Amino acid sequence: MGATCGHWMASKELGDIVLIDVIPGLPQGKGLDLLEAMPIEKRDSFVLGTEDYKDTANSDIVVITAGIARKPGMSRDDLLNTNYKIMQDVVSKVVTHSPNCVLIIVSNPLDAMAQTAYKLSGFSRNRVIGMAGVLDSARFRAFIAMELGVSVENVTAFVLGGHGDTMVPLPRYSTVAGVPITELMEKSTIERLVQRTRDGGAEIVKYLKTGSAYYAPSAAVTEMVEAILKDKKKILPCAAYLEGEYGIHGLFVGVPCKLGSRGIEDVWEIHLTDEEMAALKKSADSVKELVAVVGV
Ligand code: 2OP
Repeated sequence: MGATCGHWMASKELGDIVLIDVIPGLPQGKGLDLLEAMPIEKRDSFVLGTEDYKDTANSDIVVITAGIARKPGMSRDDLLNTNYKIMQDVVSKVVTHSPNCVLIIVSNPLDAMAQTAYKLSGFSRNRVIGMAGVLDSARFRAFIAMELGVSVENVTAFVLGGHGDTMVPLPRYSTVAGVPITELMEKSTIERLVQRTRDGGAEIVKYLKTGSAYYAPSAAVTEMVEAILKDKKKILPCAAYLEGEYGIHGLFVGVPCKLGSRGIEDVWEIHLTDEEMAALKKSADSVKELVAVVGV
């Protein structure tokens, strides 16, 4: 997924990119391959692959995708203990070499890994962001567009909560050309699309068998990176450390965030119905259980 992030970002010329991995030669090979595509793409992003964190020094943004991925039948939560150890190692090196960066966490289980990175880095909460809502919303948008036979460009959607089985797609705030989908589709159709969104990651894992999705997750990361680098003040659903917003304290949960040069510059508290709020609380509770296991 890290290499695909690099691919999308270089193709948009978002900046210079360093790919880092622990497998000897792999980041160097991928980095050089991507660099050699730049003349064709007419992009001046410099791409470097390395195993040495020194080469990443003073990065503006660091995207952490490190960790094992799911196999068919596994939930994201099954990755907790292994990825916690990997996250501990990676975060300490990133913080040493890029103390002023914005961290974007992609490793699963997403919200618990974001909480781990936040606690271990000592960064302020605006500088640690979990990627998930943009991906889950993109899946929901793709399914809505296919169902209605309309352009994906017409479709907006919001998926809040943790990046897991309890995620909270919000049909009331999901629209086609500004019209809520609740006006355009039967309830049962919406429920089917909501369930497919919840199962979106597992659907890909089932096909790939040896790994999880990477094109859509890394496109989601790229949208977040662009919003920060260009100080766009873009409202995107991201996992943020909440300190009372939505009645949730001391926990990473997916909520609408304003992304700009300082990272998360604001958390929007949108009005939720009692049912939606209950679903968000339930999702937060499942994140709470995970972070308790690793004690962050
Ligand atoms: C997914 O949903 C990898 O968690 C990621 O595909």
